[in-house]
Amino acid sequence: MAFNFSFGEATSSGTNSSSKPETGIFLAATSSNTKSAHKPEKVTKTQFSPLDLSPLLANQWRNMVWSEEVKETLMESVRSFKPASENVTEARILLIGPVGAGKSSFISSVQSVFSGRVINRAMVGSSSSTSFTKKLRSFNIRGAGEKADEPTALVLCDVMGVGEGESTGLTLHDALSVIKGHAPEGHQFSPEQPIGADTVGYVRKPNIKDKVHCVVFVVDGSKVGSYAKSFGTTFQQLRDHISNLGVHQVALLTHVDQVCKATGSDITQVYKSQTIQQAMVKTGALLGMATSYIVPVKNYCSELDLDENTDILLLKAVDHILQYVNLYFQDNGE
Ligand SMILES: Nc1nc2c(ncn2[C@@H]2O[C@H](COP(=O)(O)OP(=O)(O)OP(=O)(O)O)[C@@H](O)[C@H]2O)c(=O)[nH]1
Ligand SMILES: [Mg+2]
Repeated sequence: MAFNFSFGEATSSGTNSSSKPETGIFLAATSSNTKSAHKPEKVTKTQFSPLDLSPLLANQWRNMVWSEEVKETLMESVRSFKPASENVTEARILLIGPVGAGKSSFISSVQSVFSGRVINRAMVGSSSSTSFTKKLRSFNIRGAGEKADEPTALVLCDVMGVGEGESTGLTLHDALSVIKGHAPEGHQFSPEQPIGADTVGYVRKPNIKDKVHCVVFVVDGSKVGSYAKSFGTTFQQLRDHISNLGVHQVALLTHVDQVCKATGSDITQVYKSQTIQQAMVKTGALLGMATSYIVPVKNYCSELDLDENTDILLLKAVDHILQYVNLYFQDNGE
């Protein structure tokens, strides 16, 4: 019996216009130690997302240094990462989240950073109510150029998005089957046909290398204020099951460029944005997760060229995820 995710229609719990700031116009703050490719631009209130209520803070609320050295160090630490287990050469990381949250985009964005150019490796959809991704696909993040033959030990697993209805999207049963390692690569998800012993390619006795070693919840920051309450209930239920399997969980807050206009213009403002800070708190409440587990990212979507600071934020997210992958191997290493 499959446990379907059950979602009501998204409510627009929206914004109280009276809580908007007095001044609708401010300039994105510049920082002398940043190297953003984008110039800060004038921001008007009418362009704000409903969440974009507050001006920027003078100081970052999380320490981030935006420099080429930091990017290189982060890239090197991902390249040199090895799971602390004799029987595993790759860390399998599963991205779970609502339809259109940016799961496939994150995989493509991380691969883009390591490829040195923007590529669409995991196929990305457009905003829609049904999941664009239908199959289980595992992407080994690989280097490029001289390092082309050097796969990292990082495998990002893409699955169908969680839908709003009972019959659409990933079910709890199928999500847990993937995490336990029963689902074969390429499995086509169908809510009516839960993964089971009669599934073609079903992995009967998964070993540690087949299992998922960390689950990453992906939430669209521009929608976090309007997700239905039942959505939170379902995610917390899923988190309970995943925790019982001994798998650590973290979360990505995507679309930060749409949450805060100043951040959209200059990604180095992300940790100065009170609006993004508030979106992180909302994400924590939705997932039942402390905000220290949540990191913001901006995926590559319309860009043709990489941006160093966007890369840094993406790499920081990967580094964050790998810390929790390590914990899994410390707890379960064979
Ligand atoms: N502005 C912006 N758009 C994003 C971001 N991440 C993803 N998108 C866009 O959001 C849409 C959905 O992205 P996907 O990566 O396909 O989302 P998904 O979670 O894989 O969705 P499903 O496979 O349908 O469940 C696409 O149009 C992306 O370009 C982001 O950080 N910022
Ligand atoms: Mg997808």
